[in-house]
Amino acid sequence: METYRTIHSSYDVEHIRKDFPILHTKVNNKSLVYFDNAASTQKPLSVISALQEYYTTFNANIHRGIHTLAERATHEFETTREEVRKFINASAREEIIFTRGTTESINLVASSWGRAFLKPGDEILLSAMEHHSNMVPWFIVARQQHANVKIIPINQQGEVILEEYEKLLSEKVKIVSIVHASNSLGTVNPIKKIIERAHQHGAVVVVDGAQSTSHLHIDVQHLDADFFAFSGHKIYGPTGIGVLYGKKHLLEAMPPYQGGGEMIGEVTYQGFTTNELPYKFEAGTPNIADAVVLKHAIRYINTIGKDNIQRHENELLQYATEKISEISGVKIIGQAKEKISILAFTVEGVHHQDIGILLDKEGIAIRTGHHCTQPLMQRYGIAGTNRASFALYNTKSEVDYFMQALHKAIRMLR
Ligand code: C6P
Repeated sequence: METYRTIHSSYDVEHIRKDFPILHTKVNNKSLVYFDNAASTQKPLSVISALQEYYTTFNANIHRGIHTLAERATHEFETTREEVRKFINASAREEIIFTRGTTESINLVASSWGRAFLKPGDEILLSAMEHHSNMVPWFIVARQQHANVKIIPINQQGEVILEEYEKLLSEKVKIVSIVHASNSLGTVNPIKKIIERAHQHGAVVVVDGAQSTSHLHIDVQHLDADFFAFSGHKIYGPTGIGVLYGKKHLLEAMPPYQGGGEMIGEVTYQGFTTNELPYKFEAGTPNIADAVVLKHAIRYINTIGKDNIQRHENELLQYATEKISEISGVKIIGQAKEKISILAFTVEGVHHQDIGILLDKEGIAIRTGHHCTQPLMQRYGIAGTNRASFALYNTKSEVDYFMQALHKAIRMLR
């Protein structure tokens, strides 16, 4: 048993693993080693059983009915909103909007804020390490508004070059949309500093928190982020639910993203008025079940503690980085000083997909390919990488097993 002593509590990874039934399944007759956490994390029993509880005891539509089930469902839905607010330290519940995930959250801002406020010749700054979800929505709105997208370059380690960022900042820049932690490199960006500098030029900042939220403390007020997006399924919660945080005055100034039920104040044959925040941006029946359940994922993370999670994951990352560096021909892609637990690498002369297939035969799940960051792969002159990403339930012995399997795969493929 691996136990990590910390000041406040002990980190008993074997105990934690018992909370995740899927970790005890076999894949290809081997014990599952799940290292694809950056794509989606596994779910603890508390989340799984909360979903069952919802559908078996209080499934109903919300904000509409006055019957007991509707009131319970509404209460549970709104309780999650409050727990999300605390989780990221937003100042008001009106600033928490439920979406399908990070992708929809960013599309909401790009579409609503972008179409309302971007003018021809305005500039949108993105970094060279953005996920397609934080590029394509901006390309779409840039085309519509005749605005220009500019890219903040990164160095070979995978860090934003702050001097280049400074050079790009001007009064033309209206939006800086940037990832907090990169899914392909693991880099943690100096987001507070980036926001501070953008604000000095009057730009609004959108933070893609898809990868950071399960690993790092998130305090949107401390960061002074204007918008912050994340997905439930990457923080041990369900798929199909995510969050957009937005500062109240910005959300108030934005037109609705979609029209339909819930987002209206009043509708006549002539038109409509909008509902108050956050409902203005929650058209139609939302994903009630998964929103209700999301708070159980947050509670799970809080029970273990972000400091403990970070410490554990950093140990795994360091250990795996050392071990993999011993293998000849392996090149780590993403060597920033500050990283979340993502280890991406290429192997000389071996295609990443072949490695992924052989590891899968050993029960090991990693992700291979461009990780929805094609421009970043072009920046490095590669087609893709192998990516192992660690979560709170992974162990050093899994890393050892992974290294053995990787050695074996490389021997077979060379
Ligand atoms: N990255 C990965 O394997 P959604 O799909 O909306 O939950 O998240 C999109 C997204 C946005 N930004 C970043 C930084 C991300 O990592 C992701 C999702 C997954 O890396 C799937 S491509």
